[in-house]
Amino acid sequence: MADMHSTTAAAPAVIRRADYQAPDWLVPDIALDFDLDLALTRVRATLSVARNGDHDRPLRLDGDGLVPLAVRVDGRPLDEAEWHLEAGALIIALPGGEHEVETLVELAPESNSKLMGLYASGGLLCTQCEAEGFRRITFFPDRPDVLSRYSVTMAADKARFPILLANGDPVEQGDLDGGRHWARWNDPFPKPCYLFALVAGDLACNADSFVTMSGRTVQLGIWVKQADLPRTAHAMQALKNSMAWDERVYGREYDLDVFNIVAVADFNFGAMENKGLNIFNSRYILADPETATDIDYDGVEGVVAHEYFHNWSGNRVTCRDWFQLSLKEGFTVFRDQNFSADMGSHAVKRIEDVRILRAGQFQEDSGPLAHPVRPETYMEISNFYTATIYNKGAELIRMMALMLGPERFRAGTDLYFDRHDGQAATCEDFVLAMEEGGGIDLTQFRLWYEQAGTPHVRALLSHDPVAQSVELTLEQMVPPTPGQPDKQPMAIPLRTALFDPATGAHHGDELLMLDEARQSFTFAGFASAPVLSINRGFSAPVIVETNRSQDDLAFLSAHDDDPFARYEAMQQLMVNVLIGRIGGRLVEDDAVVAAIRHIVADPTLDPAFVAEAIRLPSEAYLGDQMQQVDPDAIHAARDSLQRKIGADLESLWRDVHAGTKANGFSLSSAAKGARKLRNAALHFLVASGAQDGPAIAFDQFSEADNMTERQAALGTLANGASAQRVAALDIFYNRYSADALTLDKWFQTQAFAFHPDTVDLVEELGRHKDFTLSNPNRVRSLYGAFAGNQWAFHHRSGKGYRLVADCIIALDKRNPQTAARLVPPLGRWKRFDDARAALMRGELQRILAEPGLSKDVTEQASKSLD
Ligand code: B3K
Ligand code: ZN
Repeated sequence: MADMHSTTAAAPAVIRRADYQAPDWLVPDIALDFDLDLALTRVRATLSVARNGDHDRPLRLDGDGLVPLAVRVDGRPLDEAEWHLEAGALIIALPGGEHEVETLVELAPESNSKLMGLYASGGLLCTQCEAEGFRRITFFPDRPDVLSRYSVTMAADKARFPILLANGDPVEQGDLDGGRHWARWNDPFPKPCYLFALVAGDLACNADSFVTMSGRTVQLGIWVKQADLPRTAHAMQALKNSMAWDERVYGREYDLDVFNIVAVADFNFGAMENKGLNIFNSRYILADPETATDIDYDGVEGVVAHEYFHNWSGNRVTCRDWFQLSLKEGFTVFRDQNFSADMGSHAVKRIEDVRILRAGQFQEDSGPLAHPVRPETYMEISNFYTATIYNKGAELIRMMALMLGPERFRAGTDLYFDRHDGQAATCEDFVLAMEEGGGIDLTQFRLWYEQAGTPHVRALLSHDPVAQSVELTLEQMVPPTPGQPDKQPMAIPLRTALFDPATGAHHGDELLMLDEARQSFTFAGFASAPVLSINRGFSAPVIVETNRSQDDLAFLSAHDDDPFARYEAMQQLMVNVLIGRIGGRLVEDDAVVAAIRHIVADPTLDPAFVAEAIRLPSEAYLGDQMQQVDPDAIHAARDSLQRKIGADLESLWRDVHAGTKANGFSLSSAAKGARKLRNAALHFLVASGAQDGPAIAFDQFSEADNMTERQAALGTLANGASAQRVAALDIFYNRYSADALTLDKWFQTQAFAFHPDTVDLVEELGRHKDFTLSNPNRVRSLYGAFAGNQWAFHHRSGKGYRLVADCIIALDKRNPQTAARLVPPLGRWKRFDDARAALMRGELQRILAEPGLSKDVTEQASKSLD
């Protein structure tokens, strides 16, 4: 009984994919009646329930923090002996096969700080139900395979809540006594409860319409606070473009008469695809040149598209259980990536997406929280909205699309949508549809859903001058991950080409399938040794190790006709120099400078691509290449290479910076590309140490007519110690302190800064009067950004760890979901020296010792200690 006095709560229960059972009761129809008010809302739910199969189990309606004030079955009030609560759920034994069950509960939305269920944000009432928030609104079988038709009636004070929105189409509305009014919305499409939504409040509408491919007119509305209306145009255009794109590329048309989007300020993540009523974090709706960067504009476009695309990949075909989450998320990310590529540049979008994958997913896949794209177990499903489910999941779809080619892939998706429309499906259903619709055997490919960990591929090219042939030997290794010590070889599609370095000629672009531990491929007709270009377009989400020399890489950086491979060669060229230096070897860096000069000087290249190609690998990415991460050495090496590139090419940077200055703002690809390159040039120019660097940055900051250039200049200044640094930060604060989304940038820029005092500054900013734990965007802009700043977060004092742990502990009491998202950076202790590892573990232990810790943080922190 040693642990009798232990204060640690029992470990949360583990949910297993293998335990899946079909629901005992179905709910074909539900009527919800809301009497809405910020302080006290009443919810009456009337469920038609139907026994599913031959069993005598009672009806179990999930609930979280709910107290039933009344329960009726078929109109008869039950007394308290006829129901009971079990772990929050309402249990009722029912005699027949079909009944009508009515419950009444009361909620206090304005004290709902978890932002799950019905909550208040800036005077609005709104909902968030995915994954398990509906059980905080009413008693219901809260699982995605119970699909119901919803009728929702809302009543509220008309002056405070003039707008009443819910899923589906509006059917009726009217006035009530006492200055109140009501509205009813019906959604004819059966849906799981995680897609339920309502919004009530004083909102203005950007109204537009879209005519679908079958000629139906859909009313579109983007609902925001009146003052934000001018910032909604980009989102509306993105929505219309998305609707047209899904018709053109997937043959999928929108199905209701209205499509509404609402922006709210307090939101746990990006946005939510509720049927016909998407609810968004305002940062993914609001954009104007004064406050939004080009990255923000692209974020709005991508997230609007993502949520819209869910109408088919997620809503019409939903998930059977939460282990299948990547079925909707991976596929929908793949769809939004391709949409954004079509709207802008395929090359640049692919590079950006791979950068994001490597920064988030590769790190996750190599740490204690690694899990398969289709996990086997979880404690808290909110912790599984991960880069693996989303971004690696998208890569799996991309590999299948590549192996099939466009026509057969489309045949596969047509079959998938048609076969499973109106159903709750599985990842296996998707793969089967690809196999049958596309005519391919994906038996081995399925391992991508099962095995966690990023495969390593070693590619060795050897030339035989006598036979005039080359042999490419490929070996794969999938590293062990938690619970999966041994791995089987995966099916890895590698787009490959060989280049003649003398002529620059290109031999083929073949799709090689590596599906054994080791395989060799021979290519004839090579009098001299060619240069290998492999994993072109990043055809597989793997780490490739090659025996290519710096000369080979320099050649590819100048000549490869695959833009991703060209970018990759540049990255590898720089990584080799930096990793060599960090390891104390002097690796020549002139090739890097020459390659950058060559790329910047090439007038045929898209400036946005150039800006990507000349970007130094991030400190975190360099850390990933090392056995043990040395944050200080990485920072020093990267800083010195940056200075060298800045100084050696100083006049080039001056020319580029001056030559990319625009005359008036435009959102065209050319203008965006020019801004991106201009900011890169400014960055190198300041890094060069040129006397006038800070002054040039300050001028850009002051003169810019857009946030892209203003924030980049601020970020560049924030890294240094110039007088202009303080001035620019003050000006920025005074100009934007009333605008929460833009003030987030002020916090974020300082938390991201490569400045020796960042850790102290973050501590101060945590006490700033504008800092609050109640807004997730603000928390992420300070602590989320800081934890991503490797050099500062891993300050040898351990102060960075303590700051983040303090934030997690404080935030967990109000918003466990957002708190749990800050845990993973502390879990990477195995990758650091003993002193840092001990400090990180100490903070994880301190978090776990906190009484009353949420399931969310408990799961992440305890797994991180293993
Ligand atoms: N499906 C939502 C994510 C919900 C997250 C819940 N913890 C947004 C999206 O991926 O589209
Ligand atoms: Zn999604």
